[in-house]
Amino acid sequence: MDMFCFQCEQTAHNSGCTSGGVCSKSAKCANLQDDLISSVINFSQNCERNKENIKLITKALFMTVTNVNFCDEDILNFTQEIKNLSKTDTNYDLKELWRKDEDTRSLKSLILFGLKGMAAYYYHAIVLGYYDQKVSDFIFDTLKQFPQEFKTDELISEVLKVGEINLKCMELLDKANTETYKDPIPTKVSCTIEKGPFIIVSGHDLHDLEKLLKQSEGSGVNIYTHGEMLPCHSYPELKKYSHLKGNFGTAWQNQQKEFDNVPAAILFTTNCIMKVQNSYKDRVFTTSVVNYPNTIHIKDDDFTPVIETAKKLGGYKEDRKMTGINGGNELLCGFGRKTLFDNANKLVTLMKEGKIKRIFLLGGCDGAKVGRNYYTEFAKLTPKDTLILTLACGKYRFNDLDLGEIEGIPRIIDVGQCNDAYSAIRIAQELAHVYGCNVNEVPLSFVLSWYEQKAVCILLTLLYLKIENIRLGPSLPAFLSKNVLNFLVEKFKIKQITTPQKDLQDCLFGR
Ligand code: SF4
Ligand code: SF3
Repeated sequence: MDMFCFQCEQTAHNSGCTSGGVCSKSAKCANLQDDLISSVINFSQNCERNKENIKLITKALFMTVTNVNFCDEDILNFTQEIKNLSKTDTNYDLKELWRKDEDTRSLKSLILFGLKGMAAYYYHAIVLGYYDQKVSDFIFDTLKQFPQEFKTDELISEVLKVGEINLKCMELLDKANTETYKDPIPTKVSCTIEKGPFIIVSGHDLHDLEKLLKQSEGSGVNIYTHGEMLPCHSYPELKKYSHLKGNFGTAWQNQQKEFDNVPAAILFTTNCIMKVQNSYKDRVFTTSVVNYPNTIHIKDDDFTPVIETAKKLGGYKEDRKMTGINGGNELLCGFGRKTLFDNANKLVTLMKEGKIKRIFLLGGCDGAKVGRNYYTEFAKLTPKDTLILTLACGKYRFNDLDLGEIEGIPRIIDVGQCNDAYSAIRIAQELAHVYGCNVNEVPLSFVLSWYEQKAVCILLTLLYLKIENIRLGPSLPAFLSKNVLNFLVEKFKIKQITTPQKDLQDCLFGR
């Protein structure tokens, strides 16, 4: 076995990548990422608990999230930087975990992968200047204790603790985003690419987009979002830039096809970057945690090379009308926490009057597997008196569909990025509050797709909140051992998706 990695949904044979990743990560890179994680575990044994060190640690964890950093040199240098700062004799090696009994391996993996997802969200908050002592301490503590032996029930409570602290972390990021860029407002986003030079920005980082918007203002270069950047159009402090024009393409797994020969510069701020194809590798730029060999990595937040490349490429000669995967040309986004709260009473009234029979939280991380058409089919099949709350990149399966409205409320409500699961959770809690019942009694069904480690921490948050009957697909995580899976099924009634028809009927009858 050259490597071992089973952290994402596309892992080989749904058991583990052992000789190179399905994601295109080489065995060497996978081992370097394990070393990087080992180095932060060792560093956490007795490092000073300050802002600088938590930033280093969250960055390291983020770099090892699926489809973030494929650059051996970058990972090696960062590992060395952390080792140089380390003042400990502990020499823990993450590879020990892969050799443990399957239940320990499963539970500790849940903790580690959840922590990686949470670190990604924390990093976004940190770059905007927001820290939370409880979140920092939890990360320091969890890494410090990682090498120790624990009983199964101790590990299970730690798993749920990851969910609890992740809720805090998403709350912090929500605060960071809304205080910096103001509360999102519902916004229609065009899929038409205007003629002239343009840059496509992918990933999740609002701060990087803001810096690029400032630096490109007045340059004649337009900016288009891609994938998880779509919700940026709804933040007033980003929306105000008139050269932030629209959205390009769909979810991450289609990038190799969609970026083929596109006359634009492409900037990745976070995951999900895929193996960069020859047809567009000369125009791909990465920044911050993302890195891919033989592409240009932006230094010191100076986006000049991206802007200059866009100018050279020149863009399309005429406006080009593009569409989502179902043929729609416009996407509606920006239903953040505030808008949803303002409408909570109206929603509950419509629900009590029987005009809205059920709300589906349909979304999550997307991926390449054929079975993921389930989510499109599910959305198309939902009855006219139901709503779909959606978030993350999974929404591109259906967010260009026109499913109509119910008394002025669009039937597809886009809450935002994956971290905006926080808004969805808050609205679920608010509905329960107005109804006077608990969340599991609200006519609300969770039908989620997962792919990488941010989905793991969100799932743990939902479990921490005791949300039952979550339907998860397309497949269940390979890192869940039989016993751990049985525990989750018994305690939380977690289910794997089956067919859209069957699951929809079961949801409508509250099963
Ligand atoms: Fe395999 Fe996923 Fe790990 Fe890549 S991130 S090596 S695809 S399990
Ligand atoms: Fe998507 Fe990669 Fe996770 Fe933020 S962009 S949801 S998969």
